[in-house]
Order: sequence, then C-alpha cells, then structure tokens
Amino acid sequence: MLLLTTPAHAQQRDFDCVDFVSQRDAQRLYDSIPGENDPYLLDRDGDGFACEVGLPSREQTAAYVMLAAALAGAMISGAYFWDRRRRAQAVKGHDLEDRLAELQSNLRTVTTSIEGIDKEVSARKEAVEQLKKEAQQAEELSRLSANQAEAVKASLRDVISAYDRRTLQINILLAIVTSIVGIGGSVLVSIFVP
Ligand SMILES: [Ca+2]
Repeated sequence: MLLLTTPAHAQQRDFDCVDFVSQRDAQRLYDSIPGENDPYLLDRDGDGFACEVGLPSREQTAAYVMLAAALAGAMISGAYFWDRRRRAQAVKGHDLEDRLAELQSNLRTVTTSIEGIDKEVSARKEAVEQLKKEAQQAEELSRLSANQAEAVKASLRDVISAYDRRTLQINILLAIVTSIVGIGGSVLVSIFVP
C-alpha cells in the first residue's frame, strides 16, 4: 500500500499521482526530493502540494477502509442472518410436514371411524327393517285369526239361531201336544166320570 520512497529508489523508476494511495504518500516523496526539483511532475501547478487533486487524504483513505470494513461486516452478518432464517424456515417447513402427516393420519382415523359408524347404522337399519317385517307378519296373522274368530262366531251364531228355532218349534209342538192331551183328558173325564 504504502510506497517506500527513498530518493535512491525514486530515481530508478517513474512515479505518477495514480501510483499513490493517498496525497500524503505523494507529498512525502515530493518532499524527500531536495531543492525545487519535481522530477515526477507531482506538483504541476507548483504550489508545493503534490497530487492534491484526485488523490484522497490519509483520513479519507482511513474512512474508505472503515466504510469498506463496515460494508463487509454488514454483508457477512446479513449472510449469516439470512442463512439462519433460511435454516429456521427449513425447520419450520419440516415441522409443517410433520404436522401435515399427523393431520392426515388423524383424518384417516376419523374416516375409518365414520365408516364403522356407517356400517353399524346400516346394520341397525336392517335390524329395524327385519323387525318391521316381523311386525307386519304378526299383524297379518292376527288379522287372519280375527277373521277366523269372526267366521267361527258367525257359524256359532247360525248354530245358535238354528237351535233357537228348533227349540221354539219343539216348545210349540209340546204346547200343542199338551193342549191335545189336556183336551183329550177332559173329554175322557167328561165321558167316563159320571
Ligand atoms: Ca500542486
């Protein structure tokens, strides 16, 4: 960076303002040359200040270096934090995948449970249908037996009325016979009893 500029060394090569890092370095070489000599034309306007235009002062150079260091630091820490964030997001993504897998497993369990409930519901429906059928059959049977009972009742009624009619006829017959016997008896009594 800093160019060592002994006069002896200085004589061996040519120097221009662009060869110096700072104005102070150029000034040092310029001042090291005795007398009014300016062999490298570092002070073209002859005001005693070498390369005062275009070269930064030492303070400016230090400021540039510090700025560059700060920029580099900012870039390094930015990269570090970006990398950390990326890793954290990757972990978060991993977590998300785990949670998704868990959710899917839960969903499968729920689906299986729903299927089980569905099966049970249809089994119960079938049982209810069976019960309904049985109830219907029982109802038909009872209707049938009611009909039979009705038929039996009707035939009994017929039998009874027939019996009643016959009884009436027998009674009438008996009454007639009794009357005849009575009248006959009276006639016989009136004939034979003096
Ligand atoms: Ca000058």
